[in-house]
Amino acid sequence: MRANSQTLISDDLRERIGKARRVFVLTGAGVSAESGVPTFRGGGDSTVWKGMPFEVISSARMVVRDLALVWEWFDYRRDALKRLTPNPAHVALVRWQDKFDAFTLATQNVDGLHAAAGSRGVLELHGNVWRARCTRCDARRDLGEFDEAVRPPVCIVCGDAMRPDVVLFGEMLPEDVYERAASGATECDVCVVVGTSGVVYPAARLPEIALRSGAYVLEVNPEQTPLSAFCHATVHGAAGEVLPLFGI
Ligand code: BJW
Repeated sequence: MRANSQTLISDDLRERIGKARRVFVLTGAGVSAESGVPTFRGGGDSTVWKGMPFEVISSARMVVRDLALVWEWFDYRRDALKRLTPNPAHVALVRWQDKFDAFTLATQNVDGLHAAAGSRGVLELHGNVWRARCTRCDARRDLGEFDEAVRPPVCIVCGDAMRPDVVLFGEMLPEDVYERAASGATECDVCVVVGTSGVVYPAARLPEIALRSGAYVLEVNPEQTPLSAFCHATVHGAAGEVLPLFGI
């Protein structure tokens, strides 16, 4: 049975967030769950496609071994995403961006739903499925510029094969994006961690950076995570129900 959602957050917590000056938010797959995007891990299981765990397909090794299969996996994911729209959690965070003296939104999600809701300057730590990146010269292009029937798309700068512009296991995060997220975490007075299992590094380090810099760290997640142990508070609820309750 679902508790009355107003009881999910205390007045004290609402006031703490409302009075914050510099806010850093890290989101994960859970923030898009209520839009219908499947999470990667949950209830002890992880996503499997064509009999392969996602850690195998979404890996640097698979780009080298079978780029066509990697395209097929991301085309399948994009096809499902086409029909999905932002949920109340994304919409609440759009309001947050103009409420504080400084606001940084970093996401591990590749679905583009924060930007679709209206968030500006989203730090996409793991890239974006709607873009391609050249395997040779790193040129980036929106996928809309290419014929969907041609895989892999051909780079218009150097003519080599392109790949999805996402960060796979064993690959480096875009350095400038991670640096800006780490700055946001270092400088914030409140850090809110929403809908991530907190097991993928280096993104999972960001709440720790905020904590060590003296911030109040709040987690929003229906489940316990490894981050719960050091967060000042965890609100156990769905992001789309909890975030609007802050009344921002
Ligand atoms: C809700 C909800 C609702 C549900 N509301 N919440 C240090 C220690 C150990 C390992 C490493 C380390 N440093 C690096 C590594 C290796 C690796 C790693 O972290 N491995 C661990 C898993 C063991 N990291 C990397 O490889 C990274 N690169 C790197 O470190 O480069 C340096 C290097 C180079 C060469 C060699 C070695 C190092 C890159 C990581 C890239 C991750 N990419 C993916 C796939 C993207 C493409 C794709 O979409 O397929 O990104 S993996 C996948 O996990 C995806 C996600 O962004 C990421 C995080 O998942 P997230 O968002 O937390 O989702 P879930 O599903 O795990 O959790 C959902 C949560 O939501 C749950 O908690 C639910 O309860 C909750 N929830 N409904 C609120 N309604």
